[in-house]
Amino acid sequence: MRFDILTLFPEMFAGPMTESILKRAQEAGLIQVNLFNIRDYTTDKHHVTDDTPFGGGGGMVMKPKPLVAAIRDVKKTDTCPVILMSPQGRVFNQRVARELAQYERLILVCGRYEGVDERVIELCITDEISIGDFVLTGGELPAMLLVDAVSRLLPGVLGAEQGAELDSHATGLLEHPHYTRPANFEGLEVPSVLLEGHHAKIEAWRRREGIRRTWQRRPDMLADAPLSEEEKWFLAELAKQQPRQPNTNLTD
Ligand code: 9D3
Repeated sequence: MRFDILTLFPEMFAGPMTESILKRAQEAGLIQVNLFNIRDYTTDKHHVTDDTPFGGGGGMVMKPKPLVAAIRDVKKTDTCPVILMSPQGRVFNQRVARELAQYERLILVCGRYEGVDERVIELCITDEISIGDFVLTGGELPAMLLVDAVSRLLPGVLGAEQGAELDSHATGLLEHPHYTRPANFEGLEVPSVLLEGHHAKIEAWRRREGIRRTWQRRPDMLADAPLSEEEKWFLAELAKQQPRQPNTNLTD
C-alpha cells in the first residue's frame, strides 16, 4: 500500500513513520509513505499557502491553487481515493480502516488553518475523514493515525502470530485484563485460573471478563456484539448486580 501525504509540515511525520512497526513495514516494502510539501506548489514570490476568508470573520483559509496543483501532480491519472482529513468528515473507526485497507494507494490531504477552500473539495476530494469530536490544530496527526490503523491490517505488517489473532479478535468487545510475571506484584495476585493451564477455562474467563469490561466501560458496544445465549445470561446477571459506573467518555 502506498500513502501519498500532502502537508505544510512534512517534518511532523518523522517520528511515527520511522519507528517500530511502520518502520519495519516500510523496510519490507509492505507500505510506502511519500510526503509532499504543499508549499512547494506555490508560484508566488513569498510561497503563500493561506488567505483571509471571503465574507470576513477570523482565521485563514488554505488557498486553492497550490493545493489543487499539488493533488493533481501527485495523483496523475490514477483513480485512487483522495482523502481530506477534516473535522467535517465521516468519523474514522475500525470499519473505515478495513475499508481503506482494500486500496493499493491512498492520497491524504492535511488541512491547516480554519480549513481549505471549498472548491478544492469539489474538484479533487473523494472522501473526508475526521478522527473524532475534538479539536486539533491540523490534519497531520489524524493522517498519521490513519496510516497506523490501516497499515497494521495489511498482510505481513504485524508478526505472523498477531496477524492470525486479528481475525479472532474482531469480537466487538473490549479486551480482558492482561498479566505477566511475577504472579504476585506488590501483593496483587494474578487470577489463579490463568496459572492453572486449563485452556478452555482460561478462554471462558477471558471472554467473560471482556464482556464485564465492555458492560462497565462501553455499554454502547454491546448492542452489536455477537453473544451466545449463555453470555447474554451472564450480561443480564451483571446488569442486576453491578450498577454501571457513569460514562465519562462524552464527546462534548
Ligand atoms: C471553530 C471551528 N473549527 C471547526 C471544528 C475550526 C477548525 C478547527 C480545527 C478547523 C480545522 C481544525 C484542524 N483540524 C483538522 O484539520 C482535523 C481534525 C480535528 O480537528 N479533529 C478531528 N479530526 C480531524 S481531521 C482534521
